[in-house]
Amino acid sequence: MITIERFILDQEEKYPEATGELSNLLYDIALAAKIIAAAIRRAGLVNILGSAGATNVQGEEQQKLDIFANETMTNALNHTGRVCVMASEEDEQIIPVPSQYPSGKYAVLYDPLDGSSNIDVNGAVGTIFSIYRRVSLEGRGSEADVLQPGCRQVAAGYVIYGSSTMLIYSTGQGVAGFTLDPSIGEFLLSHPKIVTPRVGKYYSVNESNFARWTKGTQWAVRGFHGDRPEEITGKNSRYIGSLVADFHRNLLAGGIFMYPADSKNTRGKLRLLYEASPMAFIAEQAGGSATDGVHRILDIVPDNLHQRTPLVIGSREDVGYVADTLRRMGEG
Ligand code: P6P
Repeated sequence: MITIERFILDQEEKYPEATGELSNLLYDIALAAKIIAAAIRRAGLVNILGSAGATNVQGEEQQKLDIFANETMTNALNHTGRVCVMASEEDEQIIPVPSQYPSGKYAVLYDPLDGSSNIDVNGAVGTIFSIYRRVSLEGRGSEADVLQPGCRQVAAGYVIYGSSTMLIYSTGQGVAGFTLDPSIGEFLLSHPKIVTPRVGKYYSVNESNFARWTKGTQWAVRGFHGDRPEEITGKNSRYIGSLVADFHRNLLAGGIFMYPADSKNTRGKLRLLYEASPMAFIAEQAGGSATDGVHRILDIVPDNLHQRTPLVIGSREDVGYVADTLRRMGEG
């Protein structure tokens, strides 16, 4: 029985220069995940379900659990002295460390509760996190510390609150998965090294947007339908409408998730900093890949906190097929 704490310590021992701060930061996130998981499991019973009446910076109706999860992540991190600044999908501006607490060397970004529209129907939801070393030389952290390309992440991961609660993360040395044992309140190592199949069983995309896609995107998805077996073998369609759940299934079983740009969402719907970059880090660490259709997600230099990007992510050969198709159709 290897707890996440023990696993993180074992990993840290491989790096003599490690100070233990990143390890402790990962514990902080694991604690926040346990608190959020407990609230989600009780949500239907303590009337925490349903809209809080507010809308977030994305213009999306905020569920009460969104607000709870956002506050839980922020409060788990802001006093530790390990963080210089935070940023959340739910907050318009960066989240400074309160002046009474010391500033640290990491910037942490998070989508505290992704897929929250699934909460009221008991669908799987998740928390996504992304960790960078600060680039500002002194002071309390700045926007520059969070507007970094995904290739500079030192760690990233997600928690999926599904039939079980799992925490998946990478510090750049492969991907490990932990399953929460609620009877002891510990995340236990259940997936020591996750490697995603090169070719996937599933494709995941919201087909109701088909008419708004480019011709290249339509052509690629028709390939996944099985229309052109000479190019690519058809796949099963699976789409839950919760990125963490769709991504996690495809990561383990092999598959491709797409949220392309379309005539309504001309830069796609998903957020680069809080969704695409951390998931791309995990995908690549597991042997997969992630693009905006053509270009590597981790190479994109962000220019604003809430910028969106098209996302094609998962099994390497499937992601490559989409990029080849778009280039062939003059879209890359
Ligand atoms: P659509 C959830 O709101 C989310 O941000 C992702 O978790 C999910 O993949 C996507 O949006 C679903 O969007 O337009 O298909 O409902």
